[in-house]
Amino acid sequence: MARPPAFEKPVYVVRPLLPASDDYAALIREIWGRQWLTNKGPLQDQLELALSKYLRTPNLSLVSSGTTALMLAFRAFELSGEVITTPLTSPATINAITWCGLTPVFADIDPVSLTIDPVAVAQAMGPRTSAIVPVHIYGMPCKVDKLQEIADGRNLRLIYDGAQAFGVEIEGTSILNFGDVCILSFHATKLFNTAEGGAIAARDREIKQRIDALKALGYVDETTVALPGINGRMNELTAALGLANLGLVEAERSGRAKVADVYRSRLAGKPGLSIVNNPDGSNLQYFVIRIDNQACGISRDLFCDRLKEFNVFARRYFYPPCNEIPFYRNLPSSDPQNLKVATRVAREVVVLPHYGALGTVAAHRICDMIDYLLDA
Ligand code: T4K
Repeated sequence: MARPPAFEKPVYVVRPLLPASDDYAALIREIWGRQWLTNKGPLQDQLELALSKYLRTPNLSLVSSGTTALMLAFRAFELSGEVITTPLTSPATINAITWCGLTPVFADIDPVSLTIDPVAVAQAMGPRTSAIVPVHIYGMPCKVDKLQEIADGRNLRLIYDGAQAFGVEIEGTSILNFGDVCILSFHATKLFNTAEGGAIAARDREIKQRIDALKALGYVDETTVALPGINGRMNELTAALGLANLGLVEAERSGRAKVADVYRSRLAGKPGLSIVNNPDGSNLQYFVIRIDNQACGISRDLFCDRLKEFNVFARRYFYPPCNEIPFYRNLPSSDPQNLKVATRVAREVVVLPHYGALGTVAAHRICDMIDYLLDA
């Protein structure tokens, strides 16, 4: 087939959702008028309430990033020793574990959902295990019932990293309402963003109160420092962006669903290329495919490099898997023999551009490019 033309401008894996600048400016003017920039400002409170309602979760606490959310959650439960987690995640998950003085223990993933395999979790358990930290990777729900069973059986904490799972539900229940807590990231690259930011949804009110103190240097009133907290607060300028963006999320979701429909219809059935799908199709954070190096006739890495020639910047989230990062490589659980599925998946995943403003015409053009690369 003829070589399709490249895009004139770079096409990235995501573009941030942004409100009209006037809408944001109106909120910024309010902040200027009040001269209240952070420390439980009114916009932060307003956003916390609005998100609680939108995400249907009762005990939400807004924080400065997804990484801070993880660290605050670990500290809220005073975890110690080892925590079992997945290697197919952002280094943020594992770095947060390590920053809290905990040792990550990697368990392999399920070959379909790409989330942590409960059987591998049970096998990774040791006398020092204090928690399980599964990740709803690409917004794909973990096997929540089995994981809860394992956690209950050993009295372990279950702390979900839902950084990529904004708005995902499991059979009508918010994904945030499983486990002891679930964290979110509101980084610029997420479906809902506040430029930088995040949240923690806690099952218990008391844990939310601990997190609220921990994120505010430990203060619970003007003179009482009840806990050894850090600064994990969300500021007013960030909260304003969140408030302006929240009303745009539904339109963004339908834009992404249309792009995903094009990818699904055009890419299904291609030898060696498979689509990583949520059972209910709701993983609107990323559109993920796998390239089987042998069956496709092109290696995954060459596939990504050749897409760049068309100005398409797909990403290999998450390569290398975290067990192959130099400072985690020597952990006993990092042996690739222990992580066969994750080792393979990390060498096959490609995250395609996926955001509402991309539009279906551009999605078709990307599929033309993929057809060309797989034919060549
Ligand atoms: N747990 C998991 C499972 C996570 O995925 C993450 C974060 C976390 C925890 C921690 O949450 P945070 O502490 O970050 O809130 C990005 C994000 O920085 C990171 O938030 C995210 N995961 C990760 C999956 O992706 P990079 O290094 O890939 O981002 P970057 O800068 O290369 O951006 C990707 C593309 O997005 C760019 O090529 C262009 C576009 N972009 C990016 C930015 C920042 C824009 O168009 N505008 C922008 O402002 O990490």
